[in-house]
Amino acid sequence: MARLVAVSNRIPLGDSPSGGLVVALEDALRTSGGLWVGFSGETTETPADDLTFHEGAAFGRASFDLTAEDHDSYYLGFSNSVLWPVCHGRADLMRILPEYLEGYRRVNERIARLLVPHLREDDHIWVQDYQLFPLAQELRKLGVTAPIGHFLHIPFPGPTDCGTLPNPDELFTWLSYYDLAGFQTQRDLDNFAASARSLSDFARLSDNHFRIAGRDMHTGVFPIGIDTEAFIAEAQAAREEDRMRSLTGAQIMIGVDRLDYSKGIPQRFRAFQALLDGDPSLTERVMLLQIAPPTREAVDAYQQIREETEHLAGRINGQFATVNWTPIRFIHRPIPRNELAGLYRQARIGLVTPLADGMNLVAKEYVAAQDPADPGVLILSRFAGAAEQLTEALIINPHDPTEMAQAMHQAIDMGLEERQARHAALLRCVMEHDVGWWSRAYLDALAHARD
Ligand code: GDG
Repeated sequence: MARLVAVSNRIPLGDSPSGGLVVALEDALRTSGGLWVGFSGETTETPADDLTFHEGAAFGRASFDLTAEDHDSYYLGFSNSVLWPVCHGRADLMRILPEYLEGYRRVNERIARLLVPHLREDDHIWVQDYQLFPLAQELRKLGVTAPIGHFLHIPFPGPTDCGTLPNPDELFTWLSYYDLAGFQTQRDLDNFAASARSLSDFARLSDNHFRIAGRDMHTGVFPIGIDTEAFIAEAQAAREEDRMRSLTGAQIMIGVDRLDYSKGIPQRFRAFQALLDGDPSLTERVMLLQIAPPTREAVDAYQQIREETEHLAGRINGQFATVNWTPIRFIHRPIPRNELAGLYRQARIGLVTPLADGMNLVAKEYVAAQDPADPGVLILSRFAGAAEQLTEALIINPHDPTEMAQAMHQAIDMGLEERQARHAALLRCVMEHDVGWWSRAYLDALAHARD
């Protein structure tokens, strides 16, 4: 059997992780075994010339350090100030500097060099996400012949957004060196095909088979999932319920997101404001618990979203709070995963309202954590990849505060029978398409991509 080698930007070496990719990959590697390679999170002036191996996991783990300059240009720069905003429809937040692209290419080249001595012929190499688009090309330059696949966790931009990149054609060159490019949704695959169409040397040979600059590549849609069974068990075991009950008599609406501008947190707060404005009887009866751990704080746009979110929460609380009740509780810290599971279970409404999102695992975790006998209601943005699967949620447009407030009202008023029926359908989907299904489906397609 082939050995799985997964490569991602970050590899978690310490505490409980709070990014979607890391959570999913850890679940996948725990079952299949293999080797996971990624950035340690440490910057040093003279990073070692070899990978550092780490004990203590069910699979192999190897990390590398970066110089501060490389980290700035590759990670904060090209990855998160160019690619991330463009892929999330926010070209206005992009910052294009030539040294960002140079650093991005340089770091990918270095990762390939570090990786090659540790590769075996029977490896299947699985590259994760937008930070590592050029890695297959760099590995091929060094003579690697093993199958190499890419999976994009975030949305793929359509032609207009692609056109705002400093190097739109290069993006497709990078991708063309993979045997398989995996996307979260059909929408992303359609965007890929539509954006690639303008290339001079491009042909679509079939739905999932492309030829770009003479190289054949396959594509596929693989919606990522969670470790559903484990999460259900975690939620059942959690005793957080009791603590929350003693804290508040109000019904809880919960939001859990890295504090990112793509997650639509201010829009969610404004809809909650509209809800309270429109129905004074909800005073002291509902609260919004927003958990939003910090992320990428060195990038300006993330400072701005933090200020905007805190300001808005303060204003709404000032407007509606009573002596006994604060409508929005905003936690700007990560909280332990088992506590999170208990909070989802206790919350009557799950709010997943991103403006753009590859999948969104919080939506799936919220569904898994519910008590099937008395489940809560999921409110889900139609711009989350998860909306292609979780059609029994209340699907909303996050840009429309009135529509979102109406959905909140509908969820508060929803009777037990309807909640149970919707939840049963959602749970079936989250059980069937869990993280094990995702990695098996992807790796199976990678193994056959050259047939
Ligand atoms: C990217 C794509 C795609 C969050 N806060 C805490 C915490 N979390 C955990 C959640 C969930 C994960 O982090 C977030 O995953 P998402 O999928 O919602 O979002 P991204 O981080 O943006 O992930 C996304 C994903 O990759 C996978 O492909 O779905 O579209 O953007 O698991 O529970 N975990 C803990 N404390 C927190 O405070 N322990």
